Amino acid sequence: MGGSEDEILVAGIRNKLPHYAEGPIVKGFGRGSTELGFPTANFPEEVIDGLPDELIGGIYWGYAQVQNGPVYGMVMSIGWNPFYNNTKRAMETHILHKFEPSDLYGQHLRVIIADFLRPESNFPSLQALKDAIANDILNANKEMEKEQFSVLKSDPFFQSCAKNCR
Ligand code: ADP
Ligand code: RBF
Ligand code: MG
Repeated sequence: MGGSEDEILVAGIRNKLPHYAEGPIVKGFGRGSTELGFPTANFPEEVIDGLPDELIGGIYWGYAQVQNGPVYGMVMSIGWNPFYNNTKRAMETHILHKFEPSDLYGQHLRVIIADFLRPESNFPSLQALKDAIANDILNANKEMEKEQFSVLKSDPFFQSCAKNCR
């Protein structure tokens, strides 16, 4: 990216952030991103319908909470699925935590999308995509240290662990 047209697009995206979303974790299209090394918790169609159009086709970072558990950082991909003739969008959250046990299907996921990282793009190889995601996580961790964003981690949108912890 570069140039003023891109800057205008990014300003339009940031105007819609932070974005709050929640819903059950559903099965994806079975592409098995565990092979990528980055499992992504998928939201159902109804949650995707609540997205502003400006956010589609981008990679973001923010915060995520499963059920009433701790709040972790996350990276998210919001894009079109070519297998569904570009009519199905996917909203996939990779939570920056190693879950044990790792099956989160059916559990309630809350996310706050804090900021835009980069546009969704095509990569020449699986390794190039993996490298890009690893770099997204590095950038997310850097941004998380900024005070303007850290307030989101303790946003009342995330349920308190004090009364109803799991
Ligand atoms: P699907 O195509 O069904 O989304 P994935 O291969 O993307 O399958 O794996 C996503 C699933 O892995 C999630 O729905 C969740 O149950 C589990 N999971 C385990 N750890 C994580 C994590 N750190 N972030 C996201 N999902 C995770
Ligand atoms: N897929 C792409 O085709 N292009 C991308 O630029 C891209 N970036 C991603 C960034 C992150 C942080 C994550 C979690 C996923 C990204 N993906 C991208 C989606 C990835 O291809 C998808 O999770 C798998 O195909 C499994 O559904
Ligand atoms: Mg997934």
